[in-house]
Amino acid sequence: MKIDRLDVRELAIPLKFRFETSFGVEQNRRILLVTLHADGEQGIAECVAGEFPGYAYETTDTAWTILEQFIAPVVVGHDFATPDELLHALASIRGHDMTVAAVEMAFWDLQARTLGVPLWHLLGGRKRPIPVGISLGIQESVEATVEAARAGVMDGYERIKLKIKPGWDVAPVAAVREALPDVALTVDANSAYRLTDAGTLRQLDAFNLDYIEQPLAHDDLVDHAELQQELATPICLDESIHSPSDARKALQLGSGRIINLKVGRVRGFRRARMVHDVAQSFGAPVWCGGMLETGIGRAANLHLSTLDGFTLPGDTSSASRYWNRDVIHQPLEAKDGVQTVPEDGPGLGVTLDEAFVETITTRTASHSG
Ligand code: OSB
Ligand code: MG
Repeated sequence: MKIDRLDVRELAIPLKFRFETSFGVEQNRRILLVTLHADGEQGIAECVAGEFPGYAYETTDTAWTILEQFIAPVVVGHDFATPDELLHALASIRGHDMTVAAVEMAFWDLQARTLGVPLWHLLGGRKRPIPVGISLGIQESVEATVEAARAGVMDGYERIKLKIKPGWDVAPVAAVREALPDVALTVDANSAYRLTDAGTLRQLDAFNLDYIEQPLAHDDLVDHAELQQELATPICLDESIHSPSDARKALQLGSGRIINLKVGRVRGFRRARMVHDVAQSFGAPVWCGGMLETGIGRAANLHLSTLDGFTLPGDTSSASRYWNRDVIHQPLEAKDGVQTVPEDGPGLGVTLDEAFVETITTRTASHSG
């Protein structure tokens, strides 16, 4: 497929809640959407980089620059038969995986639409209901945390993930576990601890957590392996895994037993599938993480979650939890803790609400050959 045009638009869209993690607060999101055009068809994807470089070094602005300066010139006017060929053309760009992923994902959508098949089919998944849970940011009090967790369970979610950080860990986890003895409960530290905090983290073993997500440094595998030896609770890696070889090394070292797979973090669907396959070869479960996506990124996550290795509930909860109004026409709403893979047409199976998107667009760029 010869790419005729690459469009980028930046949206400003406020989250319904203040999302606090160990690395900062998100409320007003600035999100890039990337569209590829070829032969009268288009493919679209969301770049999951955030405004602040707290989770990853990429930001909305670095993504904009990398797209404009280094990706558009390589992609526009060129012919690619497969996502592999596209990735190969972009191979000299080190890192910036979320930015490359947005283009790679748009290419998959474009291909699926051109072939007239749903994206899950092209990815090699199996259409099935997708179990999802919720990720609760750090709340103002232990009581507020218990209330938010209870509300999640009332809404039908069967897995609740709590964000933790030093000084905000054992107390909220103990309170939620006491209030909800049977819910699948997990915690996510977003790299806030050091190996010397093993004592605190070991206290969490008492609460029957499904996993502790990314307790140690974002670029570490070795200390995680040592920590895992000291914990009964499985470690789930998020920030540390950027590639199939990271996954192989982590599972070989015993740095964790579960992977939170985010398509943006691993450079797109092709690599996400490879990470998934590596995890499967170790018998390690994966689940689909979230990056506070709009309907475009949320739909992509649901399609990816149809691969067989996604055996734990993902973070792809209802769009209405995040937004007063989503950017797509189709409501992506979980019922009884389960999401349906959108299939209103080929590809992502969703359509952009162009009129609404227009009102929240803050800048656009169009690159054509
Ligand atoms: O660590 O999983 C994370 C959001 C932004 C950045 C990192 C993370 C998260 C979440 C939210 O946990 C998941 C979601 O609800 O989209
Ligand atoms: Mg995480």
